[in-house]
Amino acid sequence: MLTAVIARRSTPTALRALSTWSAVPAGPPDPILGVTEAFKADKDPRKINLGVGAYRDENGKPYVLTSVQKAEELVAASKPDKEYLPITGLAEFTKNAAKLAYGAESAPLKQGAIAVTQSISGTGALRIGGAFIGRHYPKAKVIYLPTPSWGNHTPIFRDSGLEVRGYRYFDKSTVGLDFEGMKADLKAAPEHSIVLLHACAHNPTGIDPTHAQWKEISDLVKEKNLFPFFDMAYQGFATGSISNDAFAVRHFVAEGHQVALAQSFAKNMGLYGERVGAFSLVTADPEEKARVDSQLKIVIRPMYSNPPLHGARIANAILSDAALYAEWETEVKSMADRIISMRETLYNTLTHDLKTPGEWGHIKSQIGMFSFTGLTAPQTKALAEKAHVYMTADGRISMAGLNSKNIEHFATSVDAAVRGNL
Ligand code: KET
Repeated sequence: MLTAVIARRSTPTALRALSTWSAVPAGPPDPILGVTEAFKADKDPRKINLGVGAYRDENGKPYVLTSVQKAEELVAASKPDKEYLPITGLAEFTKNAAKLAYGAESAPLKQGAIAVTQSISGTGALRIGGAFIGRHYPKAKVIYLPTPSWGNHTPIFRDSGLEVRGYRYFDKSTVGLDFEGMKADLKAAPEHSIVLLHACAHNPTGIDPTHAQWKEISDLVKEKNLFPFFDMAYQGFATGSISNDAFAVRHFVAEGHQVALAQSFAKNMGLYGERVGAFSLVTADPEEKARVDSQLKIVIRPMYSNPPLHGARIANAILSDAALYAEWETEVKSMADRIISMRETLYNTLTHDLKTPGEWGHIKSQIGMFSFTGLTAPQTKALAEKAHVYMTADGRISMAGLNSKNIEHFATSVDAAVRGNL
């Protein structure tokens, strides 16, 4: 009897049943990073990855900016130590990051009223912001996200303990901004709600409000006492200009809004895996800033203690040296320009050469790293399985993944998918 029990227990199934984690269900792959995994597993030489928003050069290769290479050499030559950074990171870097976003002339910056901390790139900045708001925001902790938004926003804020709701943003029928819907939803939101705004190059739609529309949004946010939280992951990628792309943030601050801001240097400096970012809050004065700083430290210390050194040193070397900064600005512009030229080529190939059914004007008019193509989930699935072309299931493509060598395979595959011929 006992031997029978032991025998049964020692079968692999019985062993599995005894595991502590036997009830953990398998989760779905990440909607964006999972695409890279599927792409890597594909052995076809024609494969194209348009999933993750990471810049690729004309040869489809990851691109290390020349300014970054030079900055890295400067950092290495200074033979820096490997001591821990303070909890809020490299002070010189955070000062320069804030200057980049808010502008050197920003009143709260000059007054010393902006609390800023280094973060584990943009995601970490959003998460610190979520946690800080979760703990200290004195009103209802409800955050409104644009529909649609970057797929990670909902889990970031939900895991931070905030209630996540949506406001209208994208109008399918015009493939443009649903400005009236956006305003109506923000007007209907309870006073003091938090509203997440993409500072520029909205992900995934590639559609930004105009300057005039930003002004209206700022007025509405003021009227309703909403709390604006900007996510700025693509400064420079929208128009090729660092200061143009900061228009919304700078306008809101000039209008007296106390904004929260998440910055990423992943895209504009190509520092993806170095995880360089910053989170900041505009406060009333230096005394309030000091109190906010102290609480940011209390939020961060149990999360990861203090941030990594290397990437912040690189970014800071660029931001603090006039010649390197100028070189970097030119490189940002050239990345943005290559993306714009791919938009032109793709639009021309689909409309003029292939006469692909449908309206493709949005490929040219959308802004930033992505194009929200309008391809359906079954079409994106067929494109991956039959043509080895990978993108997110919502039909978003990272324009930087296209180049003169692969654009024809991409366009003919899209044409076939749209015609149902794949
Ligand atoms: N905000 C937005 C809007 C965003 O698109 C990203 C990244 C981030 C923040 C965070 O990036 P980080 O690397 O933490 O600085 N988006 C691309 C990569 C990803 O999903 O992680 C993407 O959408 O492909």
